[in-house]
Amino acid sequence: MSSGKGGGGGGKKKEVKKETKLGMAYKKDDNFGEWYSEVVVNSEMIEYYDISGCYILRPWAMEIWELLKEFFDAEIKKLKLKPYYFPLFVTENVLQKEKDHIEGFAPEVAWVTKSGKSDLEAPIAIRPTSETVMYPYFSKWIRSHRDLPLRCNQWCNVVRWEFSNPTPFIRSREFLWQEGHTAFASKEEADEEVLQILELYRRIYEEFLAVPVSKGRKSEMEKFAGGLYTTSVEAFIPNTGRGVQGATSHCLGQNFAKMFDITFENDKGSRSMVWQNSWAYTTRSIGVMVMTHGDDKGLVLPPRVAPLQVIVIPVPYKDVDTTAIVNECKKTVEALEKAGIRADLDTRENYSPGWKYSHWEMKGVPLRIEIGPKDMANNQARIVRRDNGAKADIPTVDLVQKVNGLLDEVQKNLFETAKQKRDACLKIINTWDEFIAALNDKKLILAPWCDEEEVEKDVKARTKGDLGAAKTLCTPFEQPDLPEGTTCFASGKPAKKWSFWGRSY
Ligand code: 87F
Repeated sequence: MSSGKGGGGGGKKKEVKKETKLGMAYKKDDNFGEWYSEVVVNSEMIEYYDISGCYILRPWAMEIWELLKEFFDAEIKKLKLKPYYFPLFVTENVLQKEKDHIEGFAPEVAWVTKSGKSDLEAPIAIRPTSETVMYPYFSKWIRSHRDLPLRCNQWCNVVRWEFSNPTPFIRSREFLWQEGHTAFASKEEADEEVLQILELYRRIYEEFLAVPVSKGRKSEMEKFAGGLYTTSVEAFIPNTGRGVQGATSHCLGQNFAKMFDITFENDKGSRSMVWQNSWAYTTRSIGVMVMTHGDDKGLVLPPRVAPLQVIVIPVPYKDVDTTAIVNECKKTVEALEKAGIRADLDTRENYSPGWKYSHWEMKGVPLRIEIGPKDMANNQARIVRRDNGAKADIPTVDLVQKVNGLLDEVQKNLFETAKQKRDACLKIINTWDEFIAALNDKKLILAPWCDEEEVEKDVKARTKGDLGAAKTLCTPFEQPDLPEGTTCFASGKPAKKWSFWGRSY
């Protein structure tokens, strides 16, 4: 396999660490990059692989992905989406069909050129996205208005051979996503769906991953060039002062319908072009969650996406009967599981309770239950929260109810804390000097803007540097007042809207 830019390399090599002792070598506030790598590896979500930008997703990551998938699949089913699977490969001819669409992306496309030792007749691309794979068949399947809407979704992997600094989940050369592709008879139906899907993306971030996001519209420069307009949910990482696009929902208009001849016989008997959307969220969402909630002890998982919500740990004491303690732990796990709580116990004999506490803290399990002889004697158990370390001794009879309540509280607390931290970074500015000061101060900038492409280009050029240039993240749907006479922070022309600006991932 080679790539448009000449194959191989890119990114620095990560040393493979042996799992010797527990604990984190880096602190989130001191060295965020190393801290992040350490969290995803030590929590057993990620294993580094010998191809730069490719990572092994271990069960601790895949189970989170499955929980998100379960929610999203159920929701899009309500919107009448159907599951499909299209091939991984695409011919050069088909890939190039929509020239404008592929142009800027061409260097990232990976190609298969050989089978065994012999060259293929023609190179075959690995899908970076599936518009050109799917739309020839949309053209075939859509004949009359009765074939509309066509709503297709696939869960799959895609490959984009990026050259900028790879980061597990956040920027990898192969990643998992769902891609939704739909076709409608009218623009109104397409517009409505764009927002329905965007709302589901907001819920994934806010209600499941406990990460606050802003819904908004991308600038002309940042939108998907092949489409009509792009909406997104945008998150923000306070430690690095960077915005991160969480998911996108595009209205493609009729551009692809034109290129791929996707038309239908309308009710007047003549042919019309369809209106199309496409939308996706990816495994990047897991990385945003890790960055948002993780701390110096490792991963912190919101209960709704935690593969394990409660870990029960027996705390044996000298000659006290260990079997009785382990049995009590088992009974506790059974009671929790019966109530629909994801729980397990750690009975490994070659590790001390203290080691287990650190281990499960590193993995971010929301609640730990400790049961020792004293707890047995008092018919109680000790519960410890991962998010704030709070401890409480709870009577055994109340345990399940208490755990349910605590899981809700942890979920809520993680979101509220993350929102407070994000909001503390929000800076409303009016002038160029204020903009630069806020940028250097790692703020999430909300600025009045004239909405001209030339001005965004100019801002990019004027802020170019080692850390990357500033750009628009989105124009939030929720707009503050824009008093008459407000001027653009960058051009001095009349401002048309408030937009989020910043460096981004
Ligand atoms: C990289 C290589 C080739 C992004 C690429 O956002 C093509 C592309 O088309 C490419 N990187 N894109 C844009 C993808 C647009 C759109 N596709 C369906 C989405 C949502 C899901």
